[in-house]
Parts: sequence; C-alpha cells; structure tokens
Amino acid sequence: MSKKPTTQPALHKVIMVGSGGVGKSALTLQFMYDEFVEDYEPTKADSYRKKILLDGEDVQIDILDTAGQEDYAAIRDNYFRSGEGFLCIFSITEDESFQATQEFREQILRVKNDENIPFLLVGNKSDLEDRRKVSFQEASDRAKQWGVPYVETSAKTREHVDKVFYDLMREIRARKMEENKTNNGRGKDKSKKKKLKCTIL
Ligand SMILES: Nc1nc2c(ncn2[C@@H]2O[C@H](COP(=O)(O)OP(=O)(O)OP(=O)(O)O)[C@@H](O)[C@H]2O)c(=O)[nH]1
Ligand SMILES: [Mg+2]
Repeated sequence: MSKKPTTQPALHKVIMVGSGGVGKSALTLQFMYDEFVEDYEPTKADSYRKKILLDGEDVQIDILDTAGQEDYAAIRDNYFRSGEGFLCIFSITEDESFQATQEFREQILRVKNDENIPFLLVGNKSDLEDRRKVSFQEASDRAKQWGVPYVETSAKTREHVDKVFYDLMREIRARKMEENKTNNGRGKDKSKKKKLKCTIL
C-alpha cells in the first residue's frame, strides 16, 4: 500500500532570463529532457514543471523560459514578478549578451524590490571555447560585484546544467526558510523581506 504524503512538495519558481539566442531554451530542455536542441526557434514564453529530489527532499521546480528578443521586452515585468529565483544567461561567445545581463539584473531588482533575490550569473556555450569573447575573469568579477555565483555551462555537453538549477533551488529553499524564521512560523507574511532603499526625489 502506498502512503500519500500529507503535505504538498515545495514548489520553487525559476525564471530564465537573458538576450535572444544565448541558450535559455536549450538549457531548460537539456535539464528537463536530457536533449540538446540544435535549431534556434525564438521563444515567446514556455513553462515547465518537474519533480525532483533536492538533498533528499521531494520538491517541484517550475521553470519559466522567457523571450530574449527585444520585441517581448515590455511583457518581462509581469513574468519577473512571479519568480523566486533567476538564472541570468549570456553566451560566452557574444559580448553584447554579457553587457545585457546588467540590464536584466537591474530590471529584476526593480521588479522584485529585493537585493537578496536568489540569482546566478550563467555563461553558457562553454563548449565553444575557441569562439570565447567574454573571459572567465571578467564575468566572475561582475558576479562578485553583484554578490552572486558565476557558473559556466554548456547546453550541448550538459556541463554544469544540473548544477545551476540545483544551486539556484538551494538558494530559493534557504531564502524561504529564512523568511519563515523571521516571520516566526507565520509563513504567509512576506512583508518582512529585505527591501531595497527607495529614494523619493
Ligand atoms: N554550441 C552550443 N550551442 C548552444 C548552446 N546553447 C544553445 N545553443 C544554440 O544556440 C541557439 C539558440 O539557443 P536557444 O536556447 O534557442 O536560445 P534562447 O536563449 O532560448 O533564445 P530566445 O528564445 O530567442 O530568447 C540554438 O541554435 C542552440 O542550439 C551551447 O551550450 N552550446
Ligand atoms: Mg528560447
């Protein structure tokens, strides 16, 4: 006889952000289905859900794969609002995509109004070392300045693909536990999140 769990597994909401063509969908599909998609088909917005075992605990991950293309920039705010953690992707072969991460970071901080939001800077396409335009040093310096981890991935070889999703989920889980503690067990009160300072001019 199988026992039904009495509580629902925790759900962690992850958002993929970054310029068009950097590999947000390829990373998502590699993580979800162990497949590498060679074709480039620009995304509007796709969501995925998967049950996983995170350090011995059953959890669910919700992944929202957003559009990098500028045509969809206006609808990003709405998507970002629902995120509990962000994978901010650029391609190590394209400097412009690295420069764009600055804007994504700013938009996320503005929308979430939370400087400690779980966030990883991800340099994708690490298999294309011979076409590298962004050095490891330059990217890790930016991550350090933001106080976030920097990881290089390849959606093609699967290098560090699980790592970025699992590391982010651990950050989200830690964040939720911290929030519950400060709320003294009253888990629904989210008003005590550390807010960014707002200056009214
Ligand atoms: N060699 C290599 N190619 C990759 C990698 N990741 C993605 N690609 C290729 O890059 C192209 C764009 O990848 P997508 O995952 O569609 O890019 P995206 O970020 O989802 O783009 P938008 O949906 O427009 O925002 C595709 O042709 C992929 O096959 C990688 O790690 N290595
Ligand atoms: Mg895509």
